[in-house]
Amino acid sequence: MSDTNSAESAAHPMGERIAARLRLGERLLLVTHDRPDGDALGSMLALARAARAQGKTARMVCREVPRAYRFLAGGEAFVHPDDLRAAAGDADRVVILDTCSLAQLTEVRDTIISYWPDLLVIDHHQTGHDIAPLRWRDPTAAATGVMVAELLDLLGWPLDRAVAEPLMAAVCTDTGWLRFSSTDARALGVVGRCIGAGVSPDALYRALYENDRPERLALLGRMLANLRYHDGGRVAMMTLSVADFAQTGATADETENLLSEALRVGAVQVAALLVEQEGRIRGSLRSKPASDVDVAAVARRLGGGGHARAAGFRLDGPLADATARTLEALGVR
Ligand SMILES: [Mn+2]
Repeated sequence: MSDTNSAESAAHPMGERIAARLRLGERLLLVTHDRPDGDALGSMLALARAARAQGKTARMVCREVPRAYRFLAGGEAFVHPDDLRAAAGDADRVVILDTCSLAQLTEVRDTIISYWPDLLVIDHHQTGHDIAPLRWRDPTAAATGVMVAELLDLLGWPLDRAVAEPLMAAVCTDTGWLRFSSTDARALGVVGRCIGAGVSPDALYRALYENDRPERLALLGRMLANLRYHDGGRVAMMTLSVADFAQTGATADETENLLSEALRVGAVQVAALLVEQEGRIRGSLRSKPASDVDVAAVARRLGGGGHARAAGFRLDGPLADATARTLEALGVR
């Protein structure tokens, strides 16, 4: 046991420093990026539940939990960003999970910045900034959930079933159910422990991936109807307009992972999806490992960021102009 702990400490010196800060904290406030995904929410829920089991209070901030992840949260209450300033009042540690960019923390940054000495970051993204005094950043981690599992080990906090379910969802959603190139023994080790703690993989899969509304399937149909191939079929460019949402009844949070459907085509190396929302365009990129395209670099050229295989950005409209700019950044002419 002590051998394991010292090995972990050596592997994660910043994780150990963050663990030391959390051990002494009593009132935790957990925040994550705008439009939280499975890793963001799962990591928050796992850390909050593990901290509460230690007698601490832990509150999480989220405007609205995406429909697909509501089963993970159960009946848990979240602090609405508009109520954050009052709610944050007595927090003694603020943990930022799954981002290291203030540009992705638009709803909480003005409030949490006043907690600067108590701000802690746990994140696995390549791109980021010095947004907190202690930042544990590990781009080799497949998910922030992997880092949270390792943090719990450093703290000696148990990984029971209530913690394991959101943690496994965090790791499995960020790895596309353990099929992306980021999937490694470290991630599978965490998943194995979650299953050992009582999580049923088939029940979790069904809850995550076989639980869509018909509206989302209709939106998928629209996206595929809008698909255009470029560069000899290497690039799949897709768009969703405001009208596509209005006519299908789908909501903005139902676009998550939609664009990876285009990667089913053998020749496609890069998939791009542009979503029109309130006059602005939200872009997402995915690439296959065999391609030589680092989509994080492409996204940075468009003012965004992310991972080599999955990245995002925002552009001004209209959709046609954003499409042209995205194709240009991808080197398509
Ligand atoms: Mn993540």
